[in-house]
Amino acid sequence: MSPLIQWYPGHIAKAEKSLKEQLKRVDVILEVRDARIPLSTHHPRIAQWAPDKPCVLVLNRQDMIPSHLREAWREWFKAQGQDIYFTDAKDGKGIKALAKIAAKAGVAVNDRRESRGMRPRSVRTVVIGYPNVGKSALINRLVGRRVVESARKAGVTRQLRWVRIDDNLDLLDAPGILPARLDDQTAAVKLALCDDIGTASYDNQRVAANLVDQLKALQKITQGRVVPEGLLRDRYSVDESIGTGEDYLIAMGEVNYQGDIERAARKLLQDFRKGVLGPVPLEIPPTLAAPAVDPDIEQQPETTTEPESETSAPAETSTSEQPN
Ligand SMILES: Nc1nc2c(ncn2[C@@H]2O[C@H](COP(=O)(O)OP(=O)(O)OP(=O)(O)O)[C@@H](O)[C@H]2O)c(=O)[nH]1
Ligand SMILES: [Mg+2]
Repeated sequence: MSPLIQWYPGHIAKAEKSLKEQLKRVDVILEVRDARIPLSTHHPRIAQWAPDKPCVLVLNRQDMIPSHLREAWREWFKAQGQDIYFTDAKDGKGIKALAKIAAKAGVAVNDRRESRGMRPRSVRTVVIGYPNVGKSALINRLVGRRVVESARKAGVTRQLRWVRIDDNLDLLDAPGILPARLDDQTAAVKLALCDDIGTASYDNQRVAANLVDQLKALQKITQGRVVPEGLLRDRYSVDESIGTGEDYLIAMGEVNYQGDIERAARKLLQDFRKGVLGPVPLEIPPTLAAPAVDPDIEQQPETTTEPESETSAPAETSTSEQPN
């Protein structure tokens, strides 16, 4: 049985507590998710903590997914009743539009103040989300200079910090937060792959092998439109069809690193995280994943499927599977 991936360091527990306190003083929430895994970086509690506050949903790292996927996500979220805003906090794309939206969402605050005879004040906005999704980079972009620390690993921001953008907008940079227990281990592996949780909480080889399996599955589901055919073969001289992700990693180690599987795993993870493999997502809108049904082909009764033997051993649990 695979060990479970869990990560909930002390600074996050503390941050969550003070964040909940600060939320009372905040007018608008900017929830930032990773565009590669917008479902797995959804924090289930944010809406409960501040049910009455307007929340702007940002999918950052837009440069790390194929551009045609943006429209598909927009439509999917729209169908869930939610507008989304794409940004690239590294290159500053989508930032101006976001600042406007945040300010607009806070207008109601000043309308309310004015109606009570109070002077208007700047809109207080918190930037909230999982670790390493680019919250601090987004703030630096909104301010136009580096005011808060931002770096390529989870847990960079350790404390809450207010930053004044201008007379109209104050931003609160918060440490990345995530649920105390990662019940969904499929999501946990994706968090590991995207560098959103501490490196000590998982095994490189297991998650790297899982990455290969996920990329192959996405290749198949989207017929190469989202993850191109031969993506790994062209880079590491090992064909994806060699077998499982684990088989792939072993072969990759043999071909490129004198049998050093750990080195192969690290290389694969690094290439994926740095975008060397190109814009590769790990999640696509569920509507895209639905198998296409050809209306011209009549459905046949399922007579060819072997009944499952009750005594057959269950498949070995991989790190991507849900724990019991
Ligand atoms: N390619 C790309 N990289 C980004 C983007 N946004 C942020 N980054 C990079 O991602 C890394 C993490 O960014 P941070 O701003 O530190 O992330 P954070 O959410 O504040 O992380 P914590 O403080 O640890 O919770 C940095 O190296 C950024 O330069 C983006 O849109 N595209
Ligand atoms: Mg940060």
